[in-house]
Amino acid sequence: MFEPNTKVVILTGAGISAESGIKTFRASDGVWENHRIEDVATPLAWMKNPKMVWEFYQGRRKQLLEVDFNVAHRALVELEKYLEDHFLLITQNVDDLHSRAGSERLIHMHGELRKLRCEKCENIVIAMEKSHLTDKFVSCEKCSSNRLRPHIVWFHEMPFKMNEIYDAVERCEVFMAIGTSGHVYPAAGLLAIAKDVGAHCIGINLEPPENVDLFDEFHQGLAGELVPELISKWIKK
Ligand code: BV8
Repeated sequence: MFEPNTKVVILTGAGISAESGIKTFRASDGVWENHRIEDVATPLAWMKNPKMVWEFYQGRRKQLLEVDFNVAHRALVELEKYLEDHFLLITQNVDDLHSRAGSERLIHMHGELRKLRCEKCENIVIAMEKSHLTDKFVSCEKCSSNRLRPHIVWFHEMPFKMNEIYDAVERCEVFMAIGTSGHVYPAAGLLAIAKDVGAHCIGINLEPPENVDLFDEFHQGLAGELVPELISKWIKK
């Protein structure tokens, strides 16, 4: 049971979007269209073979037009409405399903598929019109660059808003990880920080993640079933 002033931080991973039809990294063994994610999602790959990286992301960006948020995304919006500014949702996911479901207190620590960024002038645009989704590179409207990059945190790049994230995790009373394998750092390290500061740590996942021993309670199963059920119990009617 959460009081309305309980400080809650949620970390989501690919598992919360799985029931919306978006592949997780583990399920596909981190392989997309026969690329190993670690080989494509890196600055070096973009430098060496921008066309291959661009087509890889265009395929995933186009998929956003065919999927929708699910009941687990919606349940987190209900929890946010109940807790207001005591709530923060940190997602590793690059899909836009949390915001489409209505989440506002949301940090995309690994970036967003719907956005592109100019490496020359740092301009960031939401680019999901038809003209942005072809195999052709998209030019920057603000400067002469003719090739915007995906606004995605690649391996070996620093995730976004880490100071804000560490601040919130160090002050939280409840830390909940949903649909994540605990494989990728620094995201996977947030649970240990929450544990360290005495937060009550809850895990919800289809299978026990790598850091399962750190949870005070672990619920095994589908996010689409467990998240709405648990959140309706935790919100004091
Ligand atoms: C950094 C965007 C440092 C890309 C992503 C060697 C060299 C360099 C770095 C490293 C290294 N070794 C380790 C590292 C660190 C590295 C890392 O952790 N590598 C891994 C492979 C070991 N991390 C980094 O490089 C990070 N940056 O360290 O910078 C630095 C320091 C100073 C200065 C500069 C830099 C950057 C990491 C971010 C990479 N980008 N995403 C893209 O998506 O295209 S990560 C990507 O993989 C996802 O965003 C996601 O975060 C991650 C996958 O994790 P999950 O979300 O957990 O997904 P997964 O499939 O693994 O698990 C899903 C779970 O759901 C499963 O457990 C499954 O059982 C469950 N599930 C499935 N269905 C359901 C379900 N649960 C419930 N219900 C269901 N229906």
